[in-house]
Amino acid sequence: MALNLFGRQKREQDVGERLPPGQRLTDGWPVLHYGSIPKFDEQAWRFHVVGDEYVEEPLSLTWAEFQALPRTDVLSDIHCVTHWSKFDNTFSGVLITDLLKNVRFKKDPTFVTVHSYGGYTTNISSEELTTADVFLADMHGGKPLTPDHAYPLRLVVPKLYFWKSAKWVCRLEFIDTNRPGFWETYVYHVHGDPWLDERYS
Ligand SMILES: Nc1nc2c(c(=O)[nH]1)N[C@H]1C(S)=C(S)[C@@H](COP(=O)(O)O)O[C@H]1N2
Ligand SMILES: [Mo]
Repeated sequence: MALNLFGRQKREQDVGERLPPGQRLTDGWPVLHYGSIPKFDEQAWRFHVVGDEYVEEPLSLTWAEFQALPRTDVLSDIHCVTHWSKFDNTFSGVLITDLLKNVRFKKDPTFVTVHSYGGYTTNISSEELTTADVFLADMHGGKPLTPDHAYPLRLVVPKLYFWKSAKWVCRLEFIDTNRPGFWETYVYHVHGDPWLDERYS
């Protein structure tokens, strides 16, 4: 009983500090995406890093090659622009900084379009993409992602709203402008910091 009470008190304190403005805590994990779930074909699957102006030689990884990269676990909170937040997610996968050790740049990169199987895109600055906790996740809570949560792979950008965490991610394209992605073109903010309430453009 005492332990339970302590647990609840602790969580309520956490909520105050960890919940960005306008967000509500959820224990479930809603599924949100536009279009249908792309099928994973392990033989055909590739992950690309491209960008003529920036990348010395395009990188193309098979699923087996991706699996051989160094792995990291990251504990993070999810903040969706539709007002739900989910605390304490352990995602596992490959840090962008580790992935990019395999890429030589011609000049300092500025912006990135993130592409997914199925055609989804989102934009991010290369500075934010290469923040220490940004990574490509293939597992959540110690289990492979389920198809609706982006099996086999998604980007995870813990410090921005969850629409930046592209599901079924397949390509990083380094470009010279902050070109708005799928949602950013319609309604969402070009940046999307939950702590600054950057929801809509
Ligand atoms: N490929 C793809 N990724 C996507 C989206 C999408 O429509 N397509 N929607 C984004 C949005 S708006 C949200 S809130 C999260 C939802 O991820 P989840 O379904 O795993 O909770 O995925 C993001 N990544
Ligand atoms: Mo979203």
